[in-house]
Amino acid sequence: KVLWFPRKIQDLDKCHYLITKYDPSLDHGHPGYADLEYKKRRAFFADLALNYRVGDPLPLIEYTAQETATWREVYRKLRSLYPTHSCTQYLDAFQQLERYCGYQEDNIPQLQDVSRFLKERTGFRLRPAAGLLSARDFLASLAFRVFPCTQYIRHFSSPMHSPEPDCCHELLGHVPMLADKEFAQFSQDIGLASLGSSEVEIEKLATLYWFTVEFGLCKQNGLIKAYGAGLLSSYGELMYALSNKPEYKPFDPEVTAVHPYQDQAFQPVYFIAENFEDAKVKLQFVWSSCFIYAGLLPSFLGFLSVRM
Ligand code: H2B
Ligand code: FE
Repeated sequence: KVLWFPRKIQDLDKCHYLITKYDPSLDHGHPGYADLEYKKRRAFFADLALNYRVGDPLPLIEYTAQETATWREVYRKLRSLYPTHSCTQYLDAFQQLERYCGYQEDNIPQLQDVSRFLKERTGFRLRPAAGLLSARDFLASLAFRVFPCTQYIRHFSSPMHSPEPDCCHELLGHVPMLADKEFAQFSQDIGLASLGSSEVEIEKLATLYWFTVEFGLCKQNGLIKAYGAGLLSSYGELMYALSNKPEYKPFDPEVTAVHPYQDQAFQPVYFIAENFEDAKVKLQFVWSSCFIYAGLLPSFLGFLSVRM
C-alpha cells in the first residue's frame, strides 16, 4: 500500500508533521522548559514556519543580543575543531560561507542568504521548519532538494547541547555539506527512496540517514574525519567521535540501515566509510538484493570517490 506522498514542490507545504518529544513546552528535560520568554520566542518561530508557503521569501530574523551570544559561543568552539576534525568538502564550503554568507561569530546567518548560496552550488533550497519533523516528511523534502531548516536557536543555558535541531545544527552541521555536489545527490536520493515507502522502509532510510548524514565518519589521507551534521554541530561529540573511545564499524548499508541508534547521548558506534573498493563491492551486493537502495548506489559511490 502506497501512502500519499508529495508529487510537486508545492505539496511540501503539507509535509510539516512535528515530533514533539523534545519540544520546550512538552519535554520536562528541555533546558528552556521553565523559561516563558524562551517558549514565547519559540512560538513566534513556529508560526513563521507553519505559515510559510513554497515561493515565499525566507523570513528575515532580527536575532536578540542573547541569541547572538549563544551563537558566538557555539561558533567559536566548533570553528576551532574544524581544521583537524572535519572532511575537506566541509572545510571548503565553510570557508566560502564565511566569505559570502555572513558566517561569523557575531552574526547568525540569514536563511535567505544561505539558501541563495546553496541553490547556486547544488540546487538545494531551504525552507523554515518549526521543529523536529517526522522522518517521512523530512525525507520527502530532500527528494525535492529542499532542506527543512529550523530558525530558532537553543536555550542560552545550554550552548553546547540541544535536544532538538536548531539553527546551529542546521547552519553549522548540514549546510556546508549540502554545498557539495556528490553529497547533495546522496541526500536527495535517500529522499527519493522514501517517497511512498512503508513505515519499515522509512525507518531503515532514517537509520541510514542517521549514521551517514548525521553521524558519518570517513577516511581522508589515512585519518578519520567527520562529515555528519550531528558531529559537526556538537563540540563534545565531535571530539568524542574522533577520540578512539567509541566503537567504529565499517560502513555497510545493510548493517547500517538496521543498526539501533539513540538520540539521547553520544553514539556508542560510528560507521566509517573505509575505502572505495570496499564500499563499492558492498553496495553492489545491496543493489542487487534490496530495491530501496537502488537509487542510492551511484551517488554514494560518487560521494565516496571524491573524498577517498
Ligand atoms: N527535522 C528537522 N527539522 N531537522 C532534522 O535534521 C531532522 C528532522 N532530521 N526530522 C530527521 C528527522 C532525521 O533524523 C531522520 C530522517 O529521521
Ligand atoms: Fe540534522
